[in-house]
Amino acid sequence: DIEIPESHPRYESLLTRHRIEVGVEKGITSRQGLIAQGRGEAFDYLLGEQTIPSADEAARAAAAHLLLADHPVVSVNGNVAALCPEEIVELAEATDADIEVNLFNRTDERMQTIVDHLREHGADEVKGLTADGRIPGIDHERAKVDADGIGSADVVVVPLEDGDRAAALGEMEKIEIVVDLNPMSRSARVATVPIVDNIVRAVPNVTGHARDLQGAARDELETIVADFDADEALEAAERAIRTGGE
Ligand code: PTJ
Repeated sequence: DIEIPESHPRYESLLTRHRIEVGVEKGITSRQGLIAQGRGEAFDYLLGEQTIPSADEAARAAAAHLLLADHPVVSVNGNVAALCPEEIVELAEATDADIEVNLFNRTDERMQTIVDHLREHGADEVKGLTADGRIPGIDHERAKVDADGIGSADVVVVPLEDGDRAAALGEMEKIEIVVDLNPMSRSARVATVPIVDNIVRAVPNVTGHARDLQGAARDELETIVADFDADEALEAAERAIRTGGE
């Protein structure tokens, strides 16, 4: 294990990096996941490594969508599983959502390792192994879903998504909540709710909002959803990147 002094100015960032490294060693994260993390870090640095106000609003809208949903599902890949497994389990509990593993670099072994890892972190049932459903319009491994999971979900949380699947899920008329530090990425652009924030901050933030809104009336939740403007959120994030925070 490594020792990072908490006083280090880049403590959080180094800790996150270390989690991804361990994820690769355990066979949870793909080697491409290291590159994806590097890309994310660059944007996070430009955002001031903070949750900007527009990302917090997006997290609240995401929580409202999840509470209104009939069948919400949180999709997990190798980066998410390594970075915030407990936080994913807490989000699923707070919003009564299913958890499903869905991988770009899918192998049976990696699927099983991630399912086991999530269960070790408190998940009850983890979907994704059955893979008896398909997302039409994509030809790679990410098309494989569980028919009773993402296949029949009305709201899906898709963190660190590739643009292809994000677009295809949109075609299926699912409400998509995307977490991506790059406001210009294709997935952020097609999302119903793009949360431009680091996954390690965004997931607990959505959970916090969901707990806060637990007792809210349906029309209050519907107002939060209707008042959220995705284009405005993306513009705010781009502005924040240019100015180093909002
Ligand atoms: O585990 P697998 O096999 O499903 O593979 C997952 C990765 C992430 C390797 C795969 O989906 C991939 O290659 O993704 P991309 O195309 O590199 O896109 C990742 C996006 O997530 C980029 O836009 C990054 O800016 C963003 N990103 C990376 N790390 C974080 C992040 N966004 C939020 N929080 C992060 N920690």
